[in-house]
Amino acid sequence: MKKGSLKALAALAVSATMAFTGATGAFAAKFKDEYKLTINIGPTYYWGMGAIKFSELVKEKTNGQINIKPYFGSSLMKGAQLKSPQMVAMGAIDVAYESTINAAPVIPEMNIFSLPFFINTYENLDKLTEGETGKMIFSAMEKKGLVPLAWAENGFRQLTNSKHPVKTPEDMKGLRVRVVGSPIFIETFRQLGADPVNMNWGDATTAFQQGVVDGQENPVGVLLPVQIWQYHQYVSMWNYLVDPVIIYWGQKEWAKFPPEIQQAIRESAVESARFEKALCRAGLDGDKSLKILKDEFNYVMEVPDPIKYMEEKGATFTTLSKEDLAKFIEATKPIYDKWVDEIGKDIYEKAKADMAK
Ligand code: X2X
Repeated sequence: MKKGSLKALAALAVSATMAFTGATGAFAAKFKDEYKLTINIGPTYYWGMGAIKFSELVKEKTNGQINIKPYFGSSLMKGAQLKSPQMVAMGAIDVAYESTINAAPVIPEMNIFSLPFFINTYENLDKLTEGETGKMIFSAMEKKGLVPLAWAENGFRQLTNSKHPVKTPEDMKGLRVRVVGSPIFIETFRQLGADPVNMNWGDATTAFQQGVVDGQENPVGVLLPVQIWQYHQYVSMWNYLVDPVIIYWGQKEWAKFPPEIQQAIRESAVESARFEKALCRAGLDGDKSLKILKDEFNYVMEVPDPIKYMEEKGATFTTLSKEDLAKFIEATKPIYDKWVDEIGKDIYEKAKADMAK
C-alpha cells in the first residue's frame, strides 16, 4: 500500500470514530482525566462507601467519560475538614461528598441541623431535606458558587465516653469531648458544662487511642469502623443532632459539562445517596432501610443490628427518656438564643413549619 492511501485510511478511521461517539465526542477532549472528590472519612465508612458508589455510577452512566477519584480523610486539604466549600467553589477540588457540619462555617444555614435537640427523628429530618428548608439550603449553596446535587447522610450523632453513662446534663460536667471545630459545637458542649476540644477527624482517632479526650460524638456509621467501644465503653443514644451529607460540584467546572453529562452525574448522586442513606440507617429505622438495600441494591448488610453488635463487643448503651431529654433541652436554651439569629430566623421558622407538616 502506498503512503498516501494509508493516510487516507487513517483519516477515515478518525472520522468514523467521531461519527460513532456522536455529540459527546465533541466534548470528550475537554474532560479532565480525573475529577477530584473530597470526603472527610475513609472508604470503609458507610459514608465513604456512598462516595465510591457515586464514582462507579458516574463512570457507568457516562460510558467511562467521567472519572471521579475520591480522596479520603480530607487529604486534598491536609485534613482541614472545614475547607471543602471554598476549595470546590474555587475549582481546586471538583466535587465534595461532605457533611453539612463541615460546610456550615461557609454556609451558616446548614447549622440548622446542629441546633441541639431540634430534629431528633428520621421523619423530621426527611421533612426538612425534602421541604422548604432543604430548598433554602440548596439556594444558599448556589449563591456561594456551588451546585448541590443530592442529600445523603452521616446520621444522628451519639455521645460516647470512657468515664460513665451520660443520662442528664450533670453527667456532662468536666467531660473532655472531641468536637468538630465548628463554633456551635464548642458552644453547645461548654453550655452543658463539658470541656470541648476541637480537632480534625484525622487527629481524633489517634486522640481516642491515646486517651487525650474522654469522649466524642458521632453517628453509629462512624462508631462502627473506628470500633469506638475499644476506647469508649459508654454510648448515649440521644439523637441530639444530625448531619446530612450533600454531594456538590463547583459551578465553574459544572458549566463546562454538556447537559447529558450533568444529567448522568445528577442521577448518580441521587442514586448513591439513596444507597448511602440506607446503609447509615440500616437497623436503626426498623426494617425500612434494610429492605431498600435488599430490594433496590441487592445488598445484604454485614451488621444488620448495629446496637446489638456493639453491645456484644462490650459497649454499654444509655437511652434517654423524655424527661432526660427535657433537661438537655432546657440546658441548651441559651444556644438557641444566640444561634437562631446566626443561622437565620427565616430558615428556623421554615424548619419548624416543615416538621409540623
Ligand atoms: O469530624 C467528624 O466528627 C465527622 C467525621 O463526623 C465529620 O466529618 C462531620
